[in-house]
Amino acid sequence: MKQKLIVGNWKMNGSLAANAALLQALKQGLPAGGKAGVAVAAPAVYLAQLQVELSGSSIGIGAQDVSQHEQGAFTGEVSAAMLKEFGVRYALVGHSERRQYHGETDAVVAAKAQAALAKGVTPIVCVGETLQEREAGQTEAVVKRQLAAVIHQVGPCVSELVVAYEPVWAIGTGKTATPEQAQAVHAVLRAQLAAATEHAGRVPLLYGGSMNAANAAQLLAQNDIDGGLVGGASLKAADFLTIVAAAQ
Ligand code: G2H
Repeated sequence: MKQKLIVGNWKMNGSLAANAALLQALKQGLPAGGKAGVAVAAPAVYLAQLQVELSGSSIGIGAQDVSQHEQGAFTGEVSAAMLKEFGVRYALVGHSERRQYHGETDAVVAAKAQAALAKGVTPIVCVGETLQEREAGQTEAVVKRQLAAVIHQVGPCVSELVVAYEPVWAIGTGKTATPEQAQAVHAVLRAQLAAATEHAGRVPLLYGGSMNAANAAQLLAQNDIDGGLVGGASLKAADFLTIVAAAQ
């Protein structure tokens, strides 16, 4: 079976003390020789802490965003090269909260994915439709448009992406897409990737949106669901470890 990948997205949560306790619990609780890949995406100011706390651990470090620019007069931005210096393996790009609250367009998201790849940071490209778009029958068109922008930008590097399908209506709402709803969209994304690369099968397709300890196993059992991007449930060690266990 293909290795699954579980990524915690802490969003704007945490403190030095809370992070240390959570990371300690994760390190202790992860099964030795576990098959699933595990990473946590922390606020940028805590990446240095993660680099120290996770040194020698198999848990990968993720950032929640990355600048599309290499360097220069971009106040508040963090470049991919800077992330790399702190041992960051993954960067979320185009999370719906960035698209919604920070006006990130498909073009910006694509440029961020490219900037991350250029420095050896794996972008986790987030796509997903709003409730209004789903109800209007536009789900497929929306996610394909969002992913197409990135595929077009990164060209032959498409096989190095991670893609996360996160229906906006399921994010932090407690409403999870059913395994069938999620699988249907994942199959669309897989086909789109397959049209761009012969290695589409090895691109991890994660599901995100109220994934939790109770629903993870069923979601992860779907053919094209290769892992999870977990928000709220990644803040509780026991829940996150249960999700990781469901991915083994
Ligand atoms: C979707 C997800 C993680 P949650 O944003 O990215 O969050 O699991 O809280 O819905």
